[in-house]
Amino acid sequence: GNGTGYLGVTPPISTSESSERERQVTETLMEELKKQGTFESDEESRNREIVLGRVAALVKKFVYEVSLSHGLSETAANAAGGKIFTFGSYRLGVHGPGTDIDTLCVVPKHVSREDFFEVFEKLLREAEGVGEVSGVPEAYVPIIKTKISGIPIDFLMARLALSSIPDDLTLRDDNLLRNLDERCIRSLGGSRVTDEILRLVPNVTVFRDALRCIKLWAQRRAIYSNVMGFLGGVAWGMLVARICQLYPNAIAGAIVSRFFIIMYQWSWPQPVLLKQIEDGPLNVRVWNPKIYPGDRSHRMPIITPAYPSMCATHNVTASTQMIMTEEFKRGAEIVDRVIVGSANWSELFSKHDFFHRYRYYLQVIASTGSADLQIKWAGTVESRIRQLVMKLEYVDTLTLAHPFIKGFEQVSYCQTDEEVRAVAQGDISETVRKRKKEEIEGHEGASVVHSTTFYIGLAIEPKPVGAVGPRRLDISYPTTEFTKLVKMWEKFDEAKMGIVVRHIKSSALPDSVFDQGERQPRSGVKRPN
Ligand code: 3AT
Ligand code: MN
Ligand code: MN
Repeated sequence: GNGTGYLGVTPPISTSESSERERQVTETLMEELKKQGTFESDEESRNREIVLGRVAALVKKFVYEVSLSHGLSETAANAAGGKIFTFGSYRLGVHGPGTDIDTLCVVPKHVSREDFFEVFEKLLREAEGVGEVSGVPEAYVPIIKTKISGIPIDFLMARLALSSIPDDLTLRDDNLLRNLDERCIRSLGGSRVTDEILRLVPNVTVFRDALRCIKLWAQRRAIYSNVMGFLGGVAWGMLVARICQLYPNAIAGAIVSRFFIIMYQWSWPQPVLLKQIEDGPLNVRVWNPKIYPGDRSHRMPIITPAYPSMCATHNVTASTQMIMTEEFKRGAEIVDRVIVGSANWSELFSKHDFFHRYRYYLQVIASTGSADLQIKWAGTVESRIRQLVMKLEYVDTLTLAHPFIKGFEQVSYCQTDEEVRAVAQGDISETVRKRKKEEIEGHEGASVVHSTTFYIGLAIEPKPVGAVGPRRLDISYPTTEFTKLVKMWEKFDEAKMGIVVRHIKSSALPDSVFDQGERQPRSGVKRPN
């Protein structure tokens, strides 16, 4: 602890035990979470443990083999060790069925990153039950993605300045970061943050149950996405952890209830901290709004508890903050009703109404001619969407630019150039949409178009009383600037990649954004797609 008798940067708000009613609603909450399918089966859970056991052995084998190739004796090679640390939702204990296990492989100093992408990747490929293995060594956080016995695994690696990695190693000591490669420091970050969060909550089970609820709620309400300017898994975890610190003896249902009220009333940009920000042995930046103007611009700062502390929410914009605040309020109202018995938990988890909410939407359409290229191009465009949102926030007549958290993918089999152009513009005719791959095979001039469409809902300021004529909405400047910005990507190729931004009325939204039966049938209106 911090010598204060409590966890966190302030004393708790209340140390009372939960009431009988709070116990009842916690029970119904857990039932609802099960019903909603957030827990994996016992069988899947056992399978994960078996897979992790095999992975741990494989990492040791990897270190052993590289050690031998460096001329170490068999004894020394065995003693070189190697250890895995999990992080992400699995480590927090809030993962769902089919989600990945984020795994960090920690190796001694004579094992290099190149070895990881050569020797370890090869060992993986040779191992039983391993699916496709894809390594991305050039990524900001280098990663190998694969599936073992059906379980998706993300592998990161960190090479420590130690000659051996003992089984009882922990990553807590900041001095372990000394003299490491930046990519290793970043890779260690995920694990160090997760471990620290778990250390900083008074009751891990309560934390897990409450976080499972908040994650499901945030996903259903479409506010779970770090890239789009909402919060990602780590940030939601830190918020729930802070509420747990403030009510150390409360149970999950009570934590969830306090969560919504406190987050709705939080005086941003006051940061959410799980402990005091500490300095450390590296010459790196630690979040500090007193020194860095960039840090001062963070609207909802939620700060990671492991050195070097960073803001996990620097992507939040005025719009996404407004949207999340509204959702906190809605959550608080529903939980109040759950507690008095006039609502069920299922109401908290009801689907967002994004595609019913606005009269106008922006479509951002990224397109290419191949699946591989599309992943990269659509990813690049996606990572810039919040720049467009911020530019739209400056448009006088717009009160809100609401980005949707995911893009919609479409593969279109086109027979003519005209069809290709139409698809890239977002006009996918019924004929093209239904056309199968076989129908263009061997067809002269035919081509495949991969497109990903992102949506931004536009809330327009109401017309002033007495004003005449339609309200003008000029968004040509932000959209042109945005298009220029995405085209500045170093791998951009005008001949291979398309980007189109256009605005449409809600009546022109394609059926693909709605669930079956979700859209209100409107008589007399015929939609093109
Ligand atoms: P799931 O249950 O897997 O959906 P999660 O919280 O485990 O939720 P991820 O597996 O996507 O989410 O990510 C786990 C951590 O890995 C979170 C973050 O610290 C890190 N991470 C995720 N994506 C990236 C990325 N693109 N670059 C660097 N770090 C990332
Ligand atoms: Mn994960
Ligand atoms: Mn992952």
